[in-house]
Amino acid sequence: MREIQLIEVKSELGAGTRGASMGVDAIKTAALDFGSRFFKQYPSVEVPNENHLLFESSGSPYAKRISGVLTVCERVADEVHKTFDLKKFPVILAGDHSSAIGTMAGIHKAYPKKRLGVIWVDAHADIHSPYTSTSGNLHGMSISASLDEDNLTQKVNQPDQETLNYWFQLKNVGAIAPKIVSRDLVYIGARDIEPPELYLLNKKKIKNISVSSFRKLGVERVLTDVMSYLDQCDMIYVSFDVDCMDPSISRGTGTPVQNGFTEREIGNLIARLCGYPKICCFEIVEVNPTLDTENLMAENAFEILVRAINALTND
Ligand code: B3U
Ligand code: MN
Ligand code: MN
Repeated sequence: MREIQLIEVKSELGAGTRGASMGVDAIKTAALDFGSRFFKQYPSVEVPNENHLLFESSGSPYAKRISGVLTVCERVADEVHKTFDLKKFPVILAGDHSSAIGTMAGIHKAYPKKRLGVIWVDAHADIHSPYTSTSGNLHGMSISASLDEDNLTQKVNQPDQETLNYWFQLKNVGAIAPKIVSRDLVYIGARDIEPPELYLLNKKKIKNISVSSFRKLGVERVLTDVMSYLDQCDMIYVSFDVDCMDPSISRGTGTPVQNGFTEREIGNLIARLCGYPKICCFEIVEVNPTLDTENLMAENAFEILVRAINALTND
């Protein structure tokens, strides 16, 4: 049976909207409101954050607060690595999605010879680089940092050398790059994709299951499809950005996008995914209670978390 290790990353340096660092505590508040003993049953470790940097200049406009994001990702990588060393299963609750760079680095550090598949459940592709991003927010760059892909033919920015040095270090967290290859990446629900990102998705033929095809196929066929597509991978990591869900459910995330999934669809998908033996790590990101009413997003995230853990520990 898997032994779960919860890892909290209360960082929001990679987001453009403030408040995601409070997402983890909002999920804990939801648990208390439900009268759940979940966080007693599954104790957690917390990765120290660098949110004090929010009060300083954001640095490069093309990769905001990149030095702080690098520090946090190094810590996340170490914690994830340590968790695998202890033969435990990492479940990460994080603020903004840039921390996933650390997650993938940590998995790769622990298992450098294994082929890692990634299921990215998100409204966004997060495949910008400092050369292509219009926001400069690093939560939109997690995948390209892990793929080691700058997408230079689509370049619109010229970042300064210091920024590029940090970007290089970010791609090399855990001392290995790339962490993943595009063939082993699957998006589910990506629908707010900017032109340079779309170019790369098409060029690399990256698989993206849209909300409408998910509905057409149904969860069981999506699962068989995704799992046979990732058949050659030794281990699979599931990263769940709550903005994959529809804003009608809750506005409690920094960049909500119309036409998303229902919480039921996502709960079923995640619970079923977590039942597969190859799943090696699960993550929830981007809950932002400051944008929410009555903590709805955190409540949904908590319910999905419980379903995931039940599936992970039910073998
Ligand atoms: N693609 C946009 C928006 C975005 C990406 N990830 C989130 N938002 N959460 C960007 O800023 O890169
Ligand atoms: Mn994301
Ligand atoms: Mn997103």
